Amino acid sequence: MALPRILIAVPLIVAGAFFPHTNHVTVKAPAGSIGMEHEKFTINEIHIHQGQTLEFVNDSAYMHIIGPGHDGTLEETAGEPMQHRVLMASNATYTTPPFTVTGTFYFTCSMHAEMTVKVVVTN
Ligand SMILES: [Cu+2]
Repeated sequence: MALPRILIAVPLIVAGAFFPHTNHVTVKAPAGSIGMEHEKFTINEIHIHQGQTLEFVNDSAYMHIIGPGHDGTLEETAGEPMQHRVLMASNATYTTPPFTVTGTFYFTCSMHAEMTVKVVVTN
């Protein structure tokens, strides 16, 4: 009997979140982007202008599941353009749609509660 996929996928994601991958980290988050370490973003706060996007770069050996929210709890926030979570393996890059609304927004990782970055959007 074949195992349901979820029984295989969940342990793989958990393993990726807490143990370094065997693959090498080959990317480095460029200035102006948000890089990642094991349990934190490489910056705590970033300021962008209305109409700009935000780039997340997983330059860590750990898997992350990022999205809008706080302290490991993902929740949609009015005005922020990233209305979903994104699974990021090592070396993955994700660019949000443009921020069309000014304000202060937060993004977190559902696997590492310590990961929260503040995003201030001004015009
Ligand atoms: Cu994480």
